[in-house]
Amino acid sequence: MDCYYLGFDLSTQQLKCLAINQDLKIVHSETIVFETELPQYETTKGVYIKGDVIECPVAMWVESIDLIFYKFTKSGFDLSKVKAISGSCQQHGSVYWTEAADELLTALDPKDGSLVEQLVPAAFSRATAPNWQDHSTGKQCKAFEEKAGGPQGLAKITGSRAHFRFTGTQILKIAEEEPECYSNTQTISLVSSFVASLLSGKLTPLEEADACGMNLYEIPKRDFDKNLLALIDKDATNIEKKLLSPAIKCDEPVRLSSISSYFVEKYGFSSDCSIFPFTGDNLATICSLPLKKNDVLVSLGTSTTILLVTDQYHPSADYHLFIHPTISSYYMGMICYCNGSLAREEIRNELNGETTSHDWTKFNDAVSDHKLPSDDEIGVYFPLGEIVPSVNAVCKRAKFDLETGNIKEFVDAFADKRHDAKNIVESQALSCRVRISPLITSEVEPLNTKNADVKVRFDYDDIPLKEYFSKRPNKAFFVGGASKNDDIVKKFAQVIGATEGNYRLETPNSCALGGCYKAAWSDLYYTKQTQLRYDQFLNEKFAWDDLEYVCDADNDAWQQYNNKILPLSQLEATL
Ligand code: ADP
Ligand code: XUL
Repeated sequence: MDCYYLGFDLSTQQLKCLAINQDLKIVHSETIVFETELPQYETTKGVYIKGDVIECPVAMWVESIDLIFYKFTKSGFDLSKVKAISGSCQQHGSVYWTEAADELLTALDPKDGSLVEQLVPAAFSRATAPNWQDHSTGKQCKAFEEKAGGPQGLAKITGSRAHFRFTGTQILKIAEEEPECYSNTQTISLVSSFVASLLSGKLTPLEEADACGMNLYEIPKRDFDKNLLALIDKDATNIEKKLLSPAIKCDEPVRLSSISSYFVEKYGFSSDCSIFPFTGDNLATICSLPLKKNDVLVSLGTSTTILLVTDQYHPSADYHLFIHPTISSYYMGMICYCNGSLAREEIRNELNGETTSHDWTKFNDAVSDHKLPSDDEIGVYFPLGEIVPSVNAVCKRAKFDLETGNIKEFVDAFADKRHDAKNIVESQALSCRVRISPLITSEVEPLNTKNADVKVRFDYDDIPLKEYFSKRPNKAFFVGGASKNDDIVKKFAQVIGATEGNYRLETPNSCALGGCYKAAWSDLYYTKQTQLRYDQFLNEKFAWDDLEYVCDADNDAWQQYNNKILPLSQLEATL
């Protein structure tokens, strides 16, 4: 008999829900665009913006759940065949529930009206949820880092330094500025556990991979950090209760509940359809591909984002580590760069001599020009302030000694603009290579070259150069707008050096699809129909033909870039 699995994606601008079958093929998809389909909430692209404060109306999300199932049934999709549901949500947002919430959720009944009619306002102590784009928690970020002995101290505990959007700083701000709301709040959900709670018809704890986006979860101990909780509430047990601690562990699938009878009666779900924990959108993205340890996803969108599966807990204030949502003792590294496509576009425009053409031909010719004499050149191109390394907007070029790797001189320009095209792509890719290196495990003996023992510094890492000579990812997957560009992708592939090859894919659905796969695997594992680990399961079932194989590793080229690591670190030290 046919059966289906649903995967949600509650992102900033829309709610999406995909259905897959047992072969993991997409069979149906529905979307609700918040701004246009729920105009009564008067959001701009899903949010309210008041200066630094960016929030989302919780009622709009509640209403969108009813609406999306209505669309499924209207299209004739048979929801009674859905075995299990999971999904992903925008990270860091938080939903504030009242004391009445749990009872209201349990009592949900379609005869009494819609979800909104039964839950709003009584179930919520705050009408809005802070959104990840919020920038209003500078004071609270300081308090978090002071408590933990600085940015790197906080990163060691929670996987990240303090960030405006991270939920702990957001909750602290609400506790400080809206004490009445804070005390009227019995339970705080992340967006992921909020949707899981609605579907379960009861309040469900946080999922621990997504909980790593709070600056509150002590990753090495796998528990909330009492010291940091005490920043929010002198009585840490109070906030611990509000967070429904302990969080749900990701070691193996935990079935939260059957779907609420509300959805059974209203939309015809089977009463034993299972709800499994939802996770964050970036975490779901890694679940959408059969990523194994040391595999990397390179997203070449407006900004560049790297997601890496690792078993190394090597935190840095300049990137993020999260617990892996589906594989025990693994982590996901996430590195976000500000200067990606836009910085490359500036150089493309200079080469084209105009700003209106989007033609990459001249830029690409330069990037792939082996004869271009740029072996002793290094440059960083940050027209916007950069996150990794953490510096203000700056553009700097240098020439270095090919023998020693030491910088000889800084220059205002290279021989011509074509050098900038090649150097920007190389240095962007090299920055990715050196930052993922400490997260990669390798059995290969590092090369012992002349200066192999020189200590090289990137951000908080001060390690011998040779450590960078043996660390290569297995597979690399390229996504995002610029991944269409062969020359850019091939240059990234050469520099990053994935030993098992480089793939490209289009990912319009990756977060929701990650949710579908997680639902399917969780259900099969929970019902003992598979014992395979998540990555093994997906590796077996995955439609590899849907991916485009771009190129093999180019070992000689990869080794060539060993020469540019020391000069890049020296250049960064001067910014
Ligand atoms: P977002 O990150 O906002 O979702 P996309 O993933 O769509 O954006 O990426 C947009 C970027 O992709 C643009 O800024 C553009 O520079 C880049 N891009 C699109 N096509 C190409 C191409 N053929 N070559 C290089 N860059 C490209
Ligand atoms: C990740 C982050 C964003 C949101 C977007 O830290 O803030 O990617 O998850 O939905």
